Amino acid sequence: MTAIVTLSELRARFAVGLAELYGREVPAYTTLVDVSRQVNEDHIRRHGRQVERLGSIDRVTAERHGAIRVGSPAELAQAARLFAGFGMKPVGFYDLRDASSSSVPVVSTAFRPTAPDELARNPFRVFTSMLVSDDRRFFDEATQRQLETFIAARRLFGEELLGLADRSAADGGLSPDDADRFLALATAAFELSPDPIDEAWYRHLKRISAVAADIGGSPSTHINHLTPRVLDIDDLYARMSARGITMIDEVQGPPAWAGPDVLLRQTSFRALDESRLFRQPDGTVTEGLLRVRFGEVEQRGIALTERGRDVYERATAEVVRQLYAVTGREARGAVAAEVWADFFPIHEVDLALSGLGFFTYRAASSAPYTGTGDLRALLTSGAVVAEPIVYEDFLPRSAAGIFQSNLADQGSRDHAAQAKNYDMERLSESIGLPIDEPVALYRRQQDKSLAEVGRTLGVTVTGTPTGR
Ligand code: OOG
Ligand code: NI
Repeated sequence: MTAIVTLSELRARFAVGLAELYGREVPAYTTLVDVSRQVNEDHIRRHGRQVERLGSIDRVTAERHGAIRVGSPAELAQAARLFAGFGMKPVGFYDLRDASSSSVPVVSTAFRPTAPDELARNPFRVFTSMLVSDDRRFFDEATQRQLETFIAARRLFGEELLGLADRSAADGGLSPDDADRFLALATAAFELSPDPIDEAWYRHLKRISAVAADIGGSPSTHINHLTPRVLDIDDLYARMSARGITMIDEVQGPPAWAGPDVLLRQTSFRALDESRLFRQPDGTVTEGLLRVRFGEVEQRGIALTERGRDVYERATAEVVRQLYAVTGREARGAVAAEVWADFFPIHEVDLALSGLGFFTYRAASSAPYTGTGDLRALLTSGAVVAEPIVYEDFLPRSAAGIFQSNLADQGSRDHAAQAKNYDMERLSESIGLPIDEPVALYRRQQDKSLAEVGRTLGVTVTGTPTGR
């Protein structure tokens, strides 16, 4: 039997293949990756290997998320088949339609590995947005029909590609030759197409929403951005700015502060104009410039429980309230850090004991433990060690902010029209697969580790906050 190329190997190679493609198409991406690597190396040099608590340096160096946008439930279902061939499953539901003041008519999920060991091997994830063409606030009936016809007529992923993906998912990998073919086809599906864009149609959609034009205005899809992970996003921001690259005004998500990092911090810069071909109403083809893609970078922190998320929302609202009249990057950062200290514990262990963050727990030794199983006592005596679970998902407000800050114009929407109801269940029906709840995955991992601690030490662990 030929050696099989496993799902995690395929996934790692897919991320590399897309990076090569994207680096050719958007040269600023290569600069971003170079600077990210320097930031990470310097960070480890300064702080030592304990920073690897949130992911080994090998994992973080290879870590990327991509973003793609599709036009219909049928296209989303095909994307799901493709990603399943890389061991990536849909996790989370994000409704960006109301999360942004610009016109962003999409709902999204993220395809990623879900098992902790698969994440450790390669955590490649793709934020995948689907156009909601039947939302009347954005599209009138004629535009909806035209969009649906246009999208139904195109084919983003070919039969051979989807067939290989199905086989890979079923067998847990592919033979080396099939793997090469699968990767070549999968990567090519996200290449910027040289086919001309219908100028009138594109402009019509762009008046409504630049995102809609990007999704429904051209006959193919493409990778919108590819995001490296850094261990210190403020350092990255400063270094990119020093190179003359204009970043968006702020880092989205939690502020920099003295305590533990939670969830996700992201920032981005607008990519350059790219040359594209446009077909005019008289049939002639002209060259024009489009600016839809950008560079993004992120720093990941500890996953929060429902209660932790609630505190996060309140802290964020308070930051927004207090920043209302504060100008200047440094002053704003100082205010945000101060607010954060009012809401979150400064010590990581308190994030665990107060039930705000998710952790895995392990016994420091296998000697039977004679004390009580109280978690606080177990941790303070050193019998049990807590390790943070890294946040593997996205934040709707940051995602909307990233969409928005990179749009040149607001688009238009009819606020009086009826919104189309969309929730996780409906999206899951579109995909034809269950969508995992991020929090349920983190909780399962935490609970499993606690049960293991109990077995190893021969105690029943008590005093674990539910975090609900
Ligand atoms: C996706 C924007 C969301 C993130 O990192 O939050 C995203 C898009 O622009 O298609 O990628
Ligand atoms: Ni992104």
